[in-house]
Amino acid sequence: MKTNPTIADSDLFQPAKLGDLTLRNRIVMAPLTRSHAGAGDVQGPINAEYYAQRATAGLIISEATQISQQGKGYAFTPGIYTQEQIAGWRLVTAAVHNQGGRIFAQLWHVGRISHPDLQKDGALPVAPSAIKPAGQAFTPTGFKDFVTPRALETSELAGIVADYVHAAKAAKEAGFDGIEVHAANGYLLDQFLRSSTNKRHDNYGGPVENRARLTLEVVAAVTQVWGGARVGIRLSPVSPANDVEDSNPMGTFSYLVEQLNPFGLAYLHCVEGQTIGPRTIPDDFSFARIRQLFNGMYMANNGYDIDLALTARRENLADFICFGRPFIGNPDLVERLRTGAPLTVAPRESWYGSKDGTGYTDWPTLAQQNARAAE
Ligand code: 8OZ
Repeated sequence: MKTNPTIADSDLFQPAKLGDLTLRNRIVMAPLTRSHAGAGDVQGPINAEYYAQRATAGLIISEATQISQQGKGYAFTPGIYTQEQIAGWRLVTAAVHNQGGRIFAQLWHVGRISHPDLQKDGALPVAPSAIKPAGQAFTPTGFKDFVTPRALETSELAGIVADYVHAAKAAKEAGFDGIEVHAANGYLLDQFLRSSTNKRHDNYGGPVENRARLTLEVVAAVTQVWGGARVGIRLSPVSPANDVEDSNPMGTFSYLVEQLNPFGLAYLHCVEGQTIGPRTIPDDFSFARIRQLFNGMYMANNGYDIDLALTARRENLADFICFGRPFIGNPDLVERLRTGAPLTVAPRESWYGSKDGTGYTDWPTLAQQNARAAE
């Protein structure tokens, strides 16, 4: 019988190298959409406070952040392409650094997971192919059915890559420590990768070598800005999030990961299982194999608790463990995990936005909770 290592034996809470950075532990705060950006999709003091509260993570990955208005798919998500947005993010990165933390910006283009109400002049959202996703978009006036997107012209793809470069430069100006390319969860890059959403007949559709092309071009371009050691990528190879599917996920993602190796990325971040869902993994898919194919650090995400995290380190299944939902209700998650303290469970109603600002920066640390209990 296997027994879990104790926390004292684990290196989960010890400093570790990621790219050319030394992080204070191996616990990463996952990118979490919280929908608390202000007018102009700008972050402000309240967002700086939220992230600074969670800076004891070895690394924070910012919430998904659109690289352009075209890349926006939800009301109240932040952007990283205007001077105002850069200035807002500067407050966030300064506050995190002030607490000794590190933060990467997650760069996001939603593709077809949008709505004309969120686009410039009511334009159609764009995608590899004109295939309407099932479901609804979160617009400023509530949920609305997705529409059939416009298939991008081949000649437009260089412009998408240029938008990623513009955002990567903006992230540098905003004081981030690095960037993560969001190629997961059924957004634009994932829509190109998957066979169900990519029916193109040009060099960007058809065989995996073509479907992976846009993601690889984006990675090539943003590593020119940052250097590979400050760039990570997030994939969700077996997640059906946002109505995507692939006829051969192991083939698609093995190819992609091998092609990523020459860029010397800081890490590969995988959503193991279904996004915001169970860790169900098909028999013919292996994250261990994906990790083996990749030359850099492997960051594991989805449904981890302390026992799974300790096991992952003991059995060397992952280099870094990325926690998402537990960071919402527990700003001091690292300390709680280290001491075995109970976790606060933030209800789903508190995840996205709020009318009065509650449920965002008001989750107490253990010390604050104990002080209140003693009053
Ligand atoms: C939940 C709600 C809205 C967006 C993702 C950026 O799945 C997201 C997201 C998650 O990557």
